[in-house]
Amino acid sequence: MNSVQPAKHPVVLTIAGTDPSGGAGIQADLKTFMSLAGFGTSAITAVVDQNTMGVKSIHPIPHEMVREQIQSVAEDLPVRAVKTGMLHDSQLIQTVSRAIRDFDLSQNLVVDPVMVAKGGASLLLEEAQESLRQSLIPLARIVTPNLPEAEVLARMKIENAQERLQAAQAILDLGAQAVVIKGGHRYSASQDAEDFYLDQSGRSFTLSCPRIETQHTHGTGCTYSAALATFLVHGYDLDQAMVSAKAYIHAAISQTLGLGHGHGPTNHWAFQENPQHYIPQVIIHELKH
Ligand code: PXL
Repeated sequence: MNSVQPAKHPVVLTIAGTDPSGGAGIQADLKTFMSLAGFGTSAITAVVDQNTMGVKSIHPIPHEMVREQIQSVAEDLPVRAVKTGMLHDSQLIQTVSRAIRDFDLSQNLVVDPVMVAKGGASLLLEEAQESLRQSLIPLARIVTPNLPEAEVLARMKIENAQERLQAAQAILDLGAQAVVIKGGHRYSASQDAEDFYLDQSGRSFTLSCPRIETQHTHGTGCTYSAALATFLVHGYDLDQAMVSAKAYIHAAISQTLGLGHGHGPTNHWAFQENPQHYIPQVIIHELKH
């Protein structure tokens, strides 16, 4: 039986790979949960030897062991939200999807469809794309692809706003309840970092805030999706959680610590030092199609 949960620190679980240099993966997720008063737990899918200069090697954890980690957390603690990160291969995606269903963990499931690390290393085998589309995406409360990931999930190119809408719809057609296509990478209607949201009810909006020119963006995808899961676990509505998560990542990128010789990590303290400074910088714009 689960003990009574202190509402102040709800339990959130990350299922992802590691980053010994601390900016991405499990390490970034746990720092984000901690900074936002979530009680962080983790199931490690792969040990990744990397730093800010790149990935050197990947050592996958046996699938059964990944399931057992998820089970150990779920049978003992009242998990209120889950985020998935690096899942690496097709069989692992199926194992994780099954565990999420078996342990009833999909209520607040944030799927970050991690494919490529900042330095270009592949974190998801090509053979795994179809499992991601068919097994895990359908369980998601929200999927958080960047533009290249959205192109893979939707099986199409995105070069303008119309194609971005079509791609978002194609991802919802796989069964996710909602999708946000993040604008940090290429196509964006403005100079701002503009994210595009669409859900099964047809509601759609963009979220934008000023783009920051920096190479210190290692782990931004992990950090953003971890923040989103934590705001959800605190009971925020999805749109409120998205505004806060965007403010969190904007703060984390704008106040980087200058660490490392390559793509440095973001700053997981910056948002909480002054949330009222960052939240108003995120502009939400409702769209009618
Ligand atoms: O942000 C994508 C990502 C996910 N998981 C791990 C990573 C990275 C990026 O470097 O290292 C373990």
